[in-house]
Amino acid sequence: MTSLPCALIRGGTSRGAYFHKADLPLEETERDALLLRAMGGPDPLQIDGIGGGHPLTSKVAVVAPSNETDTDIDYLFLQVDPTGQTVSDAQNCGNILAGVGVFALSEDLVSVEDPMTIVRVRMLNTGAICYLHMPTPGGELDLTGDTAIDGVPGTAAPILCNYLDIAGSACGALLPTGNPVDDIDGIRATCIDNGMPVVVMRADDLGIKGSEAPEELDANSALKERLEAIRLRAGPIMNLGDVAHKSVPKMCMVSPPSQGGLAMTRTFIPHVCHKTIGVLGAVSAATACMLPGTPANEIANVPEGMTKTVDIEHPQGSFRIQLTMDGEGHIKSAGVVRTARLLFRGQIYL
Ligand code: NQM
Repeated sequence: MTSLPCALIRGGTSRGAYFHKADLPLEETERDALLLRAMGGPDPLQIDGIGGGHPLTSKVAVVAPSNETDTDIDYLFLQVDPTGQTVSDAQNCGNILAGVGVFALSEDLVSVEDPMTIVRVRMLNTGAICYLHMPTPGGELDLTGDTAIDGVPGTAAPILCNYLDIAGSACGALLPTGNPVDDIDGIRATCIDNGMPVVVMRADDLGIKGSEAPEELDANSALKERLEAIRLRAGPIMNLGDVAHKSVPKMCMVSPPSQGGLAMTRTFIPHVCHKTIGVLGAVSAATACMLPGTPANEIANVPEGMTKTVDIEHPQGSFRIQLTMDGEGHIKSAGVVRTARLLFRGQIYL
């Protein structure tokens, strides 16, 4: 039987299989076939693999020591479509990224410090860099703690993720169309990329309240068709080309905050409604809320100051983000807190 080393890790509100790059085939078609087999597709339940039957639990991290001097680890994120046959590298994932620090430390890919180890990660999907502040008291990785994140039961140690210069990560510019608002299919939309390509629209412009449960929105086929039509038109103008088989851009609908946050969100990723919101998806949506002239800015509750700590509301609570601006009002860095859990390490049989 063929097998290879693998770890299953919850990173933030996602769960994924983590592999050493050196253990996977170099050739991409071969690698993707192996990953589809490991995760169990194509099958909505992923019954013949370790995927969880949802885009949030059908994720892969390919990890290797970095050859660059400014980073320790290279991380390639791959989204495995549970129902289809595709493995996409078109996006980053900031949740699975939190688990990359866990994998790097538990596989001895970086040297550990006391009481905290900074793991500098290059996200190969876009070239952006993130510093992960990993809890290593006494020189040991310790993931226990009292930090709760909405969307995950219980508590764990906080992992501070500090993203540097993520604007235009995949689209080449923060506002790839050059405008804070475009009319796409009769809907006012902000095409934005502050770490994740996202189309941000007002929920009421799409005829929904914006506070519906994800299951209700998943059952709204008229809304889903409308969103997909907008998405397919947004792809080329966001410099993403034909996005029919890509997991970006994400489609985020914002409405006024209900718990004192920046704004309420519902996000399709892109064909299923997120149970919460992605990390970089939230950073992009928050950025759209802050920019004058965007539809999101009309309803957002934007704080003053160069460092803005904001809560993006989502179906299971909220997500805190700290955005630091430079003197010209551009966003310099984004910080988020995630937690992670090492679920198992072992061999996956193919
Ligand atoms: O936006 C879901 C997630 C993500 C991606 C998605 C993510 C991010 O919740 O950085 O984390 O948007 O596909 O893991």
